[in-house]
Amino acid sequence: AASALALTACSSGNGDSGSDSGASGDTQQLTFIQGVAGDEFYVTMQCGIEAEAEKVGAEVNTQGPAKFDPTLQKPIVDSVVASQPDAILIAPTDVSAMQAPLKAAADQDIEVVLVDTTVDDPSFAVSQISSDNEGGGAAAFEAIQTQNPDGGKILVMSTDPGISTVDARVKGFEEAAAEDSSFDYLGVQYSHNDTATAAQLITAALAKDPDIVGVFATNTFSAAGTATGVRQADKQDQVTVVGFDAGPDQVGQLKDGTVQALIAQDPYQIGVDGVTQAIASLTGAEVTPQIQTGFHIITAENVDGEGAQYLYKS
Ligand code: T6T
Repeated sequence: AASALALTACSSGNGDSGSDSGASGDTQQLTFIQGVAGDEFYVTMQCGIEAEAEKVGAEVNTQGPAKFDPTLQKPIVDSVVASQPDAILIAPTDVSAMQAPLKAAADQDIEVVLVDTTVDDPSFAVSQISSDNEGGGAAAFEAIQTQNPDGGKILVMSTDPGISTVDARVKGFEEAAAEDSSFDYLGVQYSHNDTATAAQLITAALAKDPDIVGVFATNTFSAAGTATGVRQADKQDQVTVVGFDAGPDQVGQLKDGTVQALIAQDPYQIGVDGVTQAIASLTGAEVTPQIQTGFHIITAENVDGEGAQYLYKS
């Protein structure tokens, strides 16, 4: 059965009783390896994974590095592989550094399902499930464009290069921005997935270019830090902030007017799909190699209405 802690975080949805089929002695053992522990995106994904695993009678063990960092995630993968679960669901923290460790897992007959992020050559994986990250980046530009019809200076606050999801978001944003010459794109800054660093970087950027009109921040931590920095600089009425993800701090910043839009993913569904694909592969059923779960734009207008279902759990 799922742990009491997990049930506390995963309060909504499902409500299925579970089949309690663990008695067979044949229970599938799944391990979920997060990009980083404590990130509400992965917490919500864990809820989806645990709910679906309970439904199908599988067991889940979840682990995550303290930072979004392949040097911390690789030893976790190595020790999980040594414990020989039936399947690993993982969000790899780097497209190249996690390639060999995950290929090694697949070579040991462990089914590998990539949830959220991917690697350079994912051909060893049975399935990959992610949001429409490029499309979400383009939508972020459109949100800034709508608020600033006369154009102006814009920049991107990301985490680190080499992470498939945030790189795709940057690409989608840049390609959309390149089509509107009234915007002056100042480039991308990397905050290393640290809110304080993102706040410092945006404060410095606003000191250098006080007329910035828009910032796209590519994930929870870069977005929360960007909004904090914009407010500290007292520029919240001038700068449109659009952030990827919908964690509790981000939702607070949306409601207090510092942030104008959030591009929410559906991590719960990514988790559900990840379990479904792992079990399909283990039981010889048909597997879907790639699944895209889209995105949802959350604004002050819909955050308490139809957008509420997409807010992350903590
Ligand atoms: O944006 C998500 C995830 O999709 C990305 O790969 C890493 O950052 C998050 O976990 C949010 O913090």
